[in-house]
Amino acid sequence: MGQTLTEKILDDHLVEGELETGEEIGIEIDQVLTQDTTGTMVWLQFEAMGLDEVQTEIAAQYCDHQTYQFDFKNTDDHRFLRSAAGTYGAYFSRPGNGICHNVHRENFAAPGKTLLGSDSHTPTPGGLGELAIGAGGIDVTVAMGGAPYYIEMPEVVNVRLEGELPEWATAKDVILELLRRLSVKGGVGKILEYTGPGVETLTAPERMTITNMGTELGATSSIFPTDEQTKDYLERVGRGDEYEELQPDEDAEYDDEIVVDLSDLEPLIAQPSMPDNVVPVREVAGQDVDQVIVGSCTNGGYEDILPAAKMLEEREVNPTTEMIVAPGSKQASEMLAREGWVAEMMAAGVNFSEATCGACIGIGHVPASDSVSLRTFNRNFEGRSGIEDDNVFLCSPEVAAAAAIKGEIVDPRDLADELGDLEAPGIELPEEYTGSKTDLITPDEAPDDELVKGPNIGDVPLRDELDADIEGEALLKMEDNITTDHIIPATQDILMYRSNIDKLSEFTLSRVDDTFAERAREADGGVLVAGENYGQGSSREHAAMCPMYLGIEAVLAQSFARIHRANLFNFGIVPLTIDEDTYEDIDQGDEIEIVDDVYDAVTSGQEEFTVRVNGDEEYTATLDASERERSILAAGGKLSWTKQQAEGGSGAAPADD
Ligand code: MIC
Ligand code: SF4
Repeated sequence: MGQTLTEKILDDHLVEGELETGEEIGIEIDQVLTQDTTGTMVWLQFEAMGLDEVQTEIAAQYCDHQTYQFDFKNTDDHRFLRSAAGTYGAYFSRPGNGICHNVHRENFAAPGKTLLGSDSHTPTPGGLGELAIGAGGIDVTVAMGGAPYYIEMPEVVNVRLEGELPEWATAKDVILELLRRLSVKGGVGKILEYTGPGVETLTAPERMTITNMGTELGATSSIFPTDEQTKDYLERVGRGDEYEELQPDEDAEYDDEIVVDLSDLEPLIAQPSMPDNVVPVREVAGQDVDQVIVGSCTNGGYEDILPAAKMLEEREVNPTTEMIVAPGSKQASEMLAREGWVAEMMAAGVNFSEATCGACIGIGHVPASDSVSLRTFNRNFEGRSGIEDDNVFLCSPEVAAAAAIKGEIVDPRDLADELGDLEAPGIELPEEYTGSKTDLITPDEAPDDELVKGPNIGDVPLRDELDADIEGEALLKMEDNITTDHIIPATQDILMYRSNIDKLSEFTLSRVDDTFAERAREADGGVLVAGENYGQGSSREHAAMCPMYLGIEAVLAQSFARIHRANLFNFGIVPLTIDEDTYEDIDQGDEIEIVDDVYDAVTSGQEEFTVRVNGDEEYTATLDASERERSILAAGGKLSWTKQQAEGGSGAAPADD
């Protein structure tokens, strides 16, 4: 039987297990990436494990999320990260050089490689045929130390693209259409592999908009085959020699198939406050727009900003609207500046930002109260923009620019009819991606060889071995689709404590209930109860680390998002699955007791656990975990487990050169 492209790459990297859906496999990782808000923990854990040198072909440390350095704590984090990259042998991308995914695709992403990154949008280079996966920080640490990465073999879904995008429809509309059809949990446990005649009509950057935002479907990864478009992009970024042709076998078998006819697509928009709340733009046309932002790792490339710039040429941003362009990389800014587009946009009324994540997580350009913001980003979870009750819409750069011109949401096709001289800008790649590499410091050029830690950089918290008894109050009962932004928000006031867990944990779940952290401390532990898809969104392991620090011992949820589930194991919190009836019957404040000896049950492979509520009613909860996950849980988390394994002679000890 033929193989899918995903299977081919996994097969090439397989060190343990078999490629059977649902089976645990161990794969070799060629490249890792990390960024400033997850990276400090990655390196602190690297240090705590006693590892002394990066073992992967490439490790890159980017500084992208908080580059304005509002507080010395941010700057200290950046200084620590530079020192860690230098000490252990990673590339270092200086603050302002750009968003990790953009800089990685420009410099390192290559067909057939595997990439693990401590950021949920790591799958972006799937658009170049790289198998890229987002993970919690400690999983990246361990992979960087040379150990395999373990994952349950996902289902591989064939997303067959037919036809060609009509004018004004874009790659963003392809992924918004998938979100409309499948929802934010439609991709959990799946890798989306794109095939079909529509593939060759999309340039590599367009493909990377799609693979980037596959994360919003909950997918493990998304990948395109490679072809002339891939080769063309790699040549333009000066890495043509890294091209390799990669296609699935003709008789490859997929677990499922979805067909998208590109010719049927039209401009779409995700309404507040979930990326799957998608409708055609024309259905919400006419709403006043206060703010427009073009940027982020989804649509912040040169090829994304150029269409908006062309639409604004010799036009003006509506006086009622503010427009900001935040490029994904400094290279994009430099090129647009040299070509005169930055000046053109400024003249049209655009504010040009440094290359940063910034506004995507509420750092800068926070919308006004009771206002509408249109962004080309990938997430619009409530409050993520920095203000509660925000109204953030997600759309393509073309729809964003049209709104900036009109001052209201408008289908760009209607605006073109109205203006008469507005042409669909289409997609245009530069002849050559020029731009200096000054801000990307190679391991050989590294100015540092020892760690520099500021006063806000604390230790990695550890939990003792798993308890035999788990009992305590259901401290919080939550709905479906709770995001990691609810668990540990990423806004500046909170983000600056990412390296200080004692302080950061004070903000745990504050977006759901601001008394939570205090109640958890007073109760000295307890359990959390949640609906479907608990922990969707980011890879931040802090969303497990902080509840662990507050003494949370178990989460009872109807289902878990993939990365967060792994993070719970990594920090010694038992993730138990409950059915809908059990969920309905448990109330916040109920006394929960796991009747089994939890340590014995976890280590012996027991799947069903008895949960007693208020000393009376009994329910069944399930632990679906591999042997490895069970031993991590029993050890109290991955750091303790890895140390134990290293002492016993296995685990994440660096591989031989
Ligand atoms: C996000 O988009 O939510 C983030 C901020 O990039 C996170 C990483 C983090 O929390 O540091 C992610 O996507 O993993
Ligand atoms: Fe940065 Fe936003 Fe992309 Fe996350 S989603 S990496 S915050 S631009």
